[in-house]
Amino acid sequence: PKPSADPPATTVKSYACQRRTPLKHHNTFLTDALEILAENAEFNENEGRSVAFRRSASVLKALPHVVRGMDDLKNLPCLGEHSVRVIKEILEDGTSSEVESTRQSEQYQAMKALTGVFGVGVKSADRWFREGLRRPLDLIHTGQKLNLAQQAGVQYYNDLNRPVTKREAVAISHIVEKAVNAVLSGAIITLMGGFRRGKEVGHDVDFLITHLEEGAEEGLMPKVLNWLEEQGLLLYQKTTRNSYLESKDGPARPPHNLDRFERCFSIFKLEKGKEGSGTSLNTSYDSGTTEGITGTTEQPGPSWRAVRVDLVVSPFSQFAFATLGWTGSKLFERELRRWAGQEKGMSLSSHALYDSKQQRYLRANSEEEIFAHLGLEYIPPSERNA
Ligand code: 8DG
Ligand code: MN
Ligand code: MN
Repeated sequence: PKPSADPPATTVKSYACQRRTPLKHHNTFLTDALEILAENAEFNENEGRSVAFRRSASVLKALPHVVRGMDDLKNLPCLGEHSVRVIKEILEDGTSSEVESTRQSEQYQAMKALTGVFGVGVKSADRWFREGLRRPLDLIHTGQKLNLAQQAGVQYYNDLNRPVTKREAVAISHIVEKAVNAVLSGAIITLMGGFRRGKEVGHDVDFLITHLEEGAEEGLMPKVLNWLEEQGLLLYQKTTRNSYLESKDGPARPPHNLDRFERCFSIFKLEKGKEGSGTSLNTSYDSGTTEGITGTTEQPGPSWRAVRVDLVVSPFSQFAFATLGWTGSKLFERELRRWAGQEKGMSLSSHALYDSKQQRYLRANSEEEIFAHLGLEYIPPSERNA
């Protein structure tokens, strides 16, 4: 039922993909608090609660003004009872007791520290927490069995928890361009993730690689990694097929070219100052799903640092979907898929858009076309910071 009264001063649409969310907004004092509770809910594997807090925070990020009182919350969507209680407390007392006690809690702090290790998820961190472990170094001291990702995570812990600057992202871009061009000419390399949305710093650097000639991108990832490894620029890498959003969200993936779309989670060795010439490690690399650490005895020093890099290769026919899927933010992506499913009877992934009613895949050559298929106003990357 629609109210017939005057429209509210600020209208905010209920899906994050229907609104513009700039990077810098007016309510950090509230959204930081709500996001602590969201994070804590994730640590307790309560996804529903976590998403509810994230949605509340995201609504406040989209407001063109500071929230000064409860009146400012009138007509806003997505604000659950719990979020409203927290906001009220902060507006009245300056802080929320629940947020502060969460921040101080041993569990929150330990989970934050342990999941802050690359390769460590909530499940492992929680098991270790219940065994009495608190800090990343406890993993070493107590002789925990770590997989290769986690070993690299501990080894480069300090570097990987230091924000990557835009400058460093650009330096990494040059390296990736050089690597890709060395093994395939004419490839297109695009910076994705937070940096595409205009962030000044990130926790990693994300790249999407494609080629105008469909099929030319096949087999590219192993070649690129091989080149990087020969140059001594890789500290860790793991390649997998991309199956992230697809498993949950039904058929939004054309059945053909299943094997082409590849991604790689890696750690680069970035020379400080100028790009290093690199030393040859002569490590062989086989295609397929592989994982390995090179240069395991090396420690970051004054001359270089470790940087997390995500590489994704996409056939050109899926490039628009991959671009949309890897730009983020995570909540924006989640909301796009929810909108597609709940409001449009469609299924969106980073490969394709499937229309259940028409029982066919909808083609798109640009992000604009995907928004149009979804009946959404186009939101540029800099306004997807939901
Ligand atoms: P940050 O690194 O600056 O902290 O922020 P970010 O760039 O927004 O976060 P991110 O963790 O690097 O993720 C960037 C985008 O990539 C995000 O929108 C979600 C998407 N993404 C993953 N993993 C996967 C995956 O496995 N498949 C697909 N299709 N997308 C993914 O993070
Ligand atoms: Mn990123
Ligand atoms: Mn990433």
